[in-house]
Parts: sequence; C-alpha cells; structure tokens
Amino acid sequence: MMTLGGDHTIALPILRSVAKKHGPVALLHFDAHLDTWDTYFGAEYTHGTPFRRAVEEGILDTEALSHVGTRGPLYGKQDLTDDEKMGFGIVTSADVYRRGADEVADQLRQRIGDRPLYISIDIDCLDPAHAPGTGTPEAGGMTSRELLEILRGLSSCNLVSADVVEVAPAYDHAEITSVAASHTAYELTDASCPGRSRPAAPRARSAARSNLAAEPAPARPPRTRTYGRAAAARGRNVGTGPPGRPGRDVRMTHDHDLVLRPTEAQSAEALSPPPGPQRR
Ligand SMILES: [Mn+2]
Repeated sequence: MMTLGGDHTIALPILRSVAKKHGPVALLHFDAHLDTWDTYFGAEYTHGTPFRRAVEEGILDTEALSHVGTRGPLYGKQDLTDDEKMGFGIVTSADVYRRGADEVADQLRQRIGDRPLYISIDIDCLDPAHAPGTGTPEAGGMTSRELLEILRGLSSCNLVSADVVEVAPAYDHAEITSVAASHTAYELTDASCPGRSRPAAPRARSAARSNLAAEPAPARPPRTRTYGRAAAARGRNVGTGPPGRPGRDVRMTHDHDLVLRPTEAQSAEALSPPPGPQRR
C-alpha cells in the first residue's frame, strides 16, 4: 500500500494499520527533519511528531530505524539524544553527498535486513531546487537523482508499505516538486512489486565502478593537443597555440578524463609575481 500525502501526520495511523498486519516494522524515513519531536507548538499529534508516537506505541522495530537526508533545525536541546535513544540512525544529506547513493543504500540494506519495511518520504528531504513546493523547505538537501538511486538500491528489501508526503502544489513552480514526487512514487511502486527482484544490481554497479578504478583501461596512445596560452588561461579550447609559445598539454583519454598539466614555462611563471601596473 502506498499513500500520497498530505502532511506527515498521516504516517502514524498508516503505521498502526501496517503493524496490525506485519507487527513492528523497520522504518526508513527520508526527511530534512527528525519528526521525532515530543510536541510541536504544544500539540502531541502533528507532522513533527509521528515517529516518536509510533515508537511509544511499539509499532516500529527499534533495531532498524533510520533517517536519511536530515539537516533541518532542531526544536529542543534533547532532540538528537532522544532520537538516538529511540534507536534511530541518521544519514545526513551531506553524508549522502560524500558517500554516494550506492554506499548509503548498501548500509541501509544491511541495517534493514529482511524485516518488513516501511518507507516514509517527506519531499523536503530534497533540496528546494528539486522540491520547492513544500511547507518547510531547507537548503542543502539531496538531489532527486540521489533519492531515486537510493530507492533503486533498496529494491531487494521487503517493502510492505510507503508514503510520499508534504507536497504542497500551491508553493510549486513548473511542477518541479510534483515531478520529483511522482517519480519517487513510481520507484516505490516498482520496489514493492511482489516477486520482483533486482538484488544484485547496486552491488554489481559498485563492483563495476571499483573494477574500473582498480584496473586501468587498456593502454592507448593519448591524443595530445597544445592549446593557446589565452585559451588555456580561460580553460577553453579555441585552437592550437603556435609552436614555441608557452602552452598547456591537454590529454583527453578515451574515457573522457581530462587532465590539465601546466608546461614547465607556466609552472616557472606561476612562481614569480605576475607583471602588472606599478602601484603608486
Ligand atoms: Mn516530515
């Protein structure tokens, strides 16, 4: 079952229903915020508190709770310590950027194992560049590419139910948020298809990538071009510099690695102060 929100409050009654069928479930919570606050503006049941209520009600498996994309402001001093006590692990949006979607998905899969899994996606996990139409946008978020790739990397998990929430069309522009949310919902639908299995895909992709890094491609004579000095200074290819003038070796390998190396003359020039107008 997948639910489209609506604000994040709806996750709580949905989790109650899911737990009636599957027992306490693993939770993967994509969000800029923790949503484990005790109260929000004095209220117990709000879009900032559903997962604390769920832990209190015993409907979550506290061995497998994770936030992904976290970066938002805290509501109180105890927020992080309370959250940790409840059993949550945190993958910040900066972690996703630094470690990459495949590695994050691998670690989440290990944490989740074969437990029944609920995925709750607050669209504000994305950067406002990818999801401006939401109630509490926070800068520095994940890209839609990172979110979709992590979800694809979780396709072997036992996903039993999911939601996509906090899309606010009134704040959207050019359907940017709706496009991100609909593609996210599509990936979740695909991931929850019974009998569908792509367990090895993310690992295979990682392996292929590391193989490329470990074993260099077969040697091929690199094409070498010398560019004009002015072009090199601007980093643009506007033609070949005349012989004898300081230039820059540009080696373009077949897999499009571009390696810029200054010539000896340029290196020497860089060490001496640049000629410029005399100061008075
Ligand atoms: Mn939320």
